Amino acid sequence: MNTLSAVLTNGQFNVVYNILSLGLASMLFTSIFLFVGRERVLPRYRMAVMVSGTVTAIATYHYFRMFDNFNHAFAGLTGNNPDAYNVGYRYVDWLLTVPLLLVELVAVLALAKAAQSSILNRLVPAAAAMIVLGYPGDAKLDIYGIDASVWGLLSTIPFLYILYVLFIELGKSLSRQSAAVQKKVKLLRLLLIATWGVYPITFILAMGNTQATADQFVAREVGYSIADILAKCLFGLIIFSIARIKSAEDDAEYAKTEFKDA
Ligand SMILES: *C/C=C(C)/C=C/C=C(C)/C=C/C1=C(C)CCCC1(C)C
Repeated sequence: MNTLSAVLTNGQFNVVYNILSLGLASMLFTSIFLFVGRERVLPRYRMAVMVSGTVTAIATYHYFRMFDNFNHAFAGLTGNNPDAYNVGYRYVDWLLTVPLLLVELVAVLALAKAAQSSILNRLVPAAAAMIVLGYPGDAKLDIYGIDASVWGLLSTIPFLYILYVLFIELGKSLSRQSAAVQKKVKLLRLLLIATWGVYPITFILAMGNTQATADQFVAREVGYSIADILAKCLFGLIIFSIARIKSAEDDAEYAKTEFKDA
């Protein structure tokens, strides 16, 4: 369990309260935007947009749970009780949303069926392994006395494998996309590496020993929340814009109604 050696000050409490609230609002309104906006792309790209909206919807639920849990642990009747805060909500959220983020990225490219399933068959299990291996480290579980850093290291193996598949394997199929789509997908991969990289860094910052300090607790919540907003909301909105570019490339009629200058 997470044992904090220090309690949160008022200022620290407000920082975490506000960042969780911002996360909740971002996830909720991105979900609504994507679900409504799916009508604005051709049917063959709607699945990618809907998966993006599902990711932020799942995260909306978990941010609600975290926000509630945080208030109970630090502001409720129990008072300043860090032990009552459960990092498990984040990990359950990631276990569901990280594979789906990879699905939305591959889906929006509308690759041939065989290429699509070959890439996903490797990415999805790797994503699940990465999250499952990280959890005992973050939750400071005592499993045969294995140190948090060892869990972090084990989790990094599938993490690096995912990056390899995205940059090397997926890179090969990119040559068949238009210049405009290639540009967006490269931006998306950059966003992915920049934001996904924040998670292991945050993990290390919060690692310490079994006694996490209040500062480490705050750093972890801020780091994970900001990374989540960028990796889910901004990522989903770029997926939406790729779906629109590809719709316009596929259908002149769509291009005329959706892009006035086309
Ligand atoms: C929306 C949530 C996302 C995109 C979460 C991504 C999470 C990671 C890339 C986590 C990676 C980790 C490591 C590479 C090592 C340490 C443990 C983790 C799980 C934090």
